[in-house]
Amino acid sequence: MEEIKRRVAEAAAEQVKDGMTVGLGTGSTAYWAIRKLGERVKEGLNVKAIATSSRSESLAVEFGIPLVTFAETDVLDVTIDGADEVDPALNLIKGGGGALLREKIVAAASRRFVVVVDDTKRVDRLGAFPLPVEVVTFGAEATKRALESLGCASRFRMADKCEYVTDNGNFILDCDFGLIREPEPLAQAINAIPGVVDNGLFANMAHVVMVGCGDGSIVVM
Ligand code: ABF
Repeated sequence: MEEIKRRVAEAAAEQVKDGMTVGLGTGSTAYWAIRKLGERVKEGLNVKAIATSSRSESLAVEFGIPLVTFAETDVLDVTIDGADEVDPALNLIKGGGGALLREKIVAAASRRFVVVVDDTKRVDRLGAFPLPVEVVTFGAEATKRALESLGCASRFRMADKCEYVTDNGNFILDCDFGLIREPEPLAQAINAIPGVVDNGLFANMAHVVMVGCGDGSIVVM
């Protein structure tokens, strides 16, 4: 499986051109794209990057990829990131890695949002993977109840014995809505709840999804 992730992520990283500003995703598939970009920087590729998490930021430093901030660059040429689920319309569930908020900000600021996945992530309909929702810590129990009134069962993501805290100092509720018929309206209803920061539905955001397959092929959706 790791070889499949590596192959598809490196194929995406190979498409990055000199002088680009690149969004660096989070997760084990995005790891291989960051690593490949680092190799290309050592060979002379001139890129700048914005990371979507503290984890991807430390990888960029480790692999020698120069980092910039949104104060220094207004738009990114391309973001390469993973996903937990992809449906036939390229809608995504993301956030399994806890970085959905920064991932969505970076993806939204990118001319091209390239998603790299192995073929286990392809689904006919989103929802088998619980939808991560980032919520502020104040009143999180009230926010949880309001979310559940939309028709889900939810639980706080835990890290050891305490609630998991995101890079932004918030909690994550993993919400089981069952199979999601209409991702975009659900995403809007979730984000209308006071206390919700954002959710892991990336509807109509991906420009291309590259799927690594077990036979060594790469399917481009
Ligand atoms: C990140 O990559 C998250 O949004 C998503 O949960 C994760 C997928 O991780 P992996 O590539 O390790 O399956 O973008």
